[in-house]
Formats: sequence, C-alpha cells, structure tokens
Amino acid sequence: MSVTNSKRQAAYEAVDKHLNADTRIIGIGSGSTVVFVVERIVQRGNFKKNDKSGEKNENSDQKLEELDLNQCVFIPTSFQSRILIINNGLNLGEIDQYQEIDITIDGADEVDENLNAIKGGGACHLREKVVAEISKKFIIVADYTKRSTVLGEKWIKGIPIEVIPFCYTLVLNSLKLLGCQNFNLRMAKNKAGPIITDNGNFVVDAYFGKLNGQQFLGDDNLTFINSPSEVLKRIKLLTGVVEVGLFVGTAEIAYFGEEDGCSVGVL
Ligand code: DER
Repeated sequence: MSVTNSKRQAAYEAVDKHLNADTRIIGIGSGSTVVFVVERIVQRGNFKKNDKSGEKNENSDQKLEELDLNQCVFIPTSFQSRILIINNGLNLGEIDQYQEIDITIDGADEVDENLNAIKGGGACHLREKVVAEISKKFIIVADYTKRSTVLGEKWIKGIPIEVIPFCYTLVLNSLKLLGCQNFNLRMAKNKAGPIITDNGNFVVDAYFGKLNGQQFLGDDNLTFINSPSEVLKRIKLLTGVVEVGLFVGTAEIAYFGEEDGCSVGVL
C-alpha cells in the first residue's frame, strides 16, 4: 500500500471509531494525514439521518452513529488546518472559546512504542500542543513510516523547537552546552532566510540521537537521561524556547496505516 493510502486508512479508522453523535468540539491537527481526517468527517457527516436509533443504514451492516456536522465545531491547530476547516464548509471555532475539546485527531513525525511523539515537522507544534492539552481524547494518525520503537530512530531531522527569533543564537549555544551536536535553524525553501511559524517565531531542529533512556553527556560534563520526558524538560527550560515538538504521554491511541492495507490501533 502506498504511504498516501496508508495515511488515508489510519485517518478513516480514527474517525470511524471515535467520532459519534455525541461529539461536538473537534480539534483538527496539521499536516498531510489530517486532510484525510477531514475528508472522512465530511463523508460521514453527509449520511442521511436515521430517524429511529438502531436502524441499519441501507449501505452498511453496522448501526450508523450519526455525526451531525451542524452541531459540531472544529478547532484549528494552524493556518493550514484553519483553511481545511473553512474549505470543507465545517463550523470553525477558536481555541480560546473552549476550556475543553471532546477529541483531537492529529498527525506526527514519529511515534514510539509508548505513544510518545515527535511533532513539528510542519512547524505547527505550539498550537497543536495547546489543542492537544485541552482535549479529552488525543488521537494520532500516521502512515507506517512514522512508527518506531524509540524516538529518533527514523525521524533524524531533529526535535522541532519553536524559539523567539531574537533568541535563536542563545538557544543554539544552550543546545550545544546540553551536549547536542546536531542542530540548526530551519531555513525556508521558497523564501530567503528561516521559516516563520504561524506565531511569528523561528524553528530550531535538534537531534539528540535515539531517545532510549541512556545517559547523555553534556558539554558541561553533566549527564542526563536521554528519554523523551527528560529531553523535553531540558529543552523547555532553555531561555528563548517557546515550545518543544515532543508530545509525551499525550496520545491515548495511535492509528498507523500499514503496508498491507489495514490500519492498527496502538494503545
Ligand atoms: O507538524 C506536525 O506535527 C504535523 O502533525 C505533521 O508533521 C504530521 O505529518 P504528516 O504530514 O505526515 O501528517
């Protein structure tokens, strides 16, 4: 199965399994996989209403859980997901309107066996993390290339770090002191200079190797445990850092589109 089809498979399964008649406030992540999440939501929401609960839909042998899109509000995690919501005629909400979101479905750049994730390949991880943290349920959808045993195994571009623009050299120096040897300011492709996030900040990508819980020696001869939670804490404490693309203990379940066509939910 192609990577694109495996993204679609994972996205469709997450929507089918977790959105139902009671779902009202839905967070929409960013990236290419969530495009299929919205595609499935629009498909599901177009089904004819069943007047009697329990009545079988003529096209399916399963009771259809009605998803009434008129009753739902969709919260974006980036400019991209905002446009996705608007272009599909879905009700757009804003993050500061709600204390709590029913469910958020989002992509990831890499997911380990404990469902920790590297996110921010699309430089959207600040708003993604805010939306994820106020969601009662946070679900990851990804193609099979994103599934790893430990973070840093396949995604070697580095942990995305959103930084205040005038602080980026300070952050780079601090990462060096932490013992990271492989870091850079993320440069734009069709624009001179660095990429700018939706929040007006820069992104630094820093690779700490495989986050496998081994000892990590910093330049200051201080060691720390190279685990997702420890590395998140170390980076987040650096002056000038706004948010880190490590989502630790956030996801409840992840769906990976597999090469053989089915998708698998990992708890
Ligand atoms: O930036 C992010 O965290 C996005 O969710 C993104 O990286 C997901 O990747 P995708 O384009 O493969 O869905």
